[in-house]
Amino acid sequence: MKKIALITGVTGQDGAYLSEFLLKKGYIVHGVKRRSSLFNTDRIDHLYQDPHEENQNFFLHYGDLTDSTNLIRIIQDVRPDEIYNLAAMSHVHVSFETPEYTANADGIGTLRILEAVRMLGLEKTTRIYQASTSELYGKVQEVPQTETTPFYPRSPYAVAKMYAYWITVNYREAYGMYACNGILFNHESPIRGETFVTRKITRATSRIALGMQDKIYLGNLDAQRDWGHAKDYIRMMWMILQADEPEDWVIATGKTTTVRDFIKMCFAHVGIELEFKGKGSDEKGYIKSCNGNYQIETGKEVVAVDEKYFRPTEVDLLIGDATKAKEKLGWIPEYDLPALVEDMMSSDLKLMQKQQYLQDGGYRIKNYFE
Ligand code: NDP
Ligand code: GDR
Repeated sequence: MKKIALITGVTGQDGAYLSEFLLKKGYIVHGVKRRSSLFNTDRIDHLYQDPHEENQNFFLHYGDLTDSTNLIRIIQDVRPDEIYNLAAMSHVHVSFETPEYTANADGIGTLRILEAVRMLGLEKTTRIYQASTSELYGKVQEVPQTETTPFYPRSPYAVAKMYAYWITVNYREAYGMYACNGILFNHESPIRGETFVTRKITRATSRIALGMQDKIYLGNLDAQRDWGHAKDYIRMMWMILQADEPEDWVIATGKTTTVRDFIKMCFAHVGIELEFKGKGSDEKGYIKSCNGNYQIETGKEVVAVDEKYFRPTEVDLLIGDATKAKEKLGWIPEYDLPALVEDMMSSDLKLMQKQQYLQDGGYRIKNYFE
């Protein structure tokens, strides 16, 4: 019998990689996607199967984490062995603009799934993975952060995820459910959402190198993040649900880097050396030298700070300790930060070259840089 997985947030970065991973493992995969006025399935189009054909193993259902009746019906129909709850309003800065919606989708949405599983009598058979986050640690209490580091959330997103974390623990303890939190630190990839800082930088660096854009505006360049590759992290989601006992796990690289250094690494990929001058909102990044195929005038300003990207409360430093996952589950990540930069930059350079070609041919290319 093939195992059945249900993935919420299937159209997102992690949902797409996890679907691909589980299909390769022989699972039948069901994904929950939101109705949208335009197709929102770019990341999973390569997995799509015509529903009129036989031997399907990938199914999509319309749904939303804010609609319990919908979730109950999907879980009742699918009767999954494993649920991966990845759906969320996942942008920390945007959560300050939409705090109530974020609490509903990210916090109560998790409760809706746990309760649906219990109501349907599946609490002893369905295993649940909850997408928890290093944002729970927020204001630095301890470095590096482990499964026992106290939480101090610093955004509506993190506070909503804190509810989701604890309700997952509570349902495990109260009803004996196999429900686990993966406390994942930032993980990125070529299909990362364009408004997260890494992807914003790899896209802009590529465009600047190709002469399609003059400069990039960013927020806090001092923020330090523990960045890994999404492919390594979705494998852990699966491993977490295969463990003998349900537990909570930190997944991280154990290394931290500033946003500023990440920018330098991306420019170095295209043979450009940057230097930064100034402080805070007056800081700027200039071209110091060009040694590769891409020639931009030395001294040109290519990075500037715009305060609109500052957050009302910031998370300054994240660095995780994944010793437990490495020792008990045997997790070995394949990518380090240089390999992640290489993967993202080479992908975005190709993508921007294609866009440049289309633009030259008269097609309108999306030009949003939020
Ligand atoms: P993305 O933002 O790429 O994807 C989020 C997914 O959730 C999308 O499929 C989105 O749909 C869907 N979604 C949003 N709101 C709802 C809703 N109300 N009902 C149903 N679906 C919804 O996130 P990632 O793939 O990067 O992250 C996956 C999960 O892991 C998220 O919960 C995130 O908070 C968490 N996380 C992510 C980390 C990271 O570094 N990537 C680190 C730690 C935790 P649509 O495509 O229609 O917008
Ligand atoms: P984060 O990721 O908030 O850590 O949440 P993001 O990439 O948005 O920000 C990382 C750091 O970069 C700083 N920053 C900027 N961020 C954005 N988005 N845009 C900018 O222009 C910019 N300039 C500087 C931020 O202030 C921040 O310090 C991600 C999400 O995937 C969450 O869902 C997940 O839970 C956490 O990672 C772990």
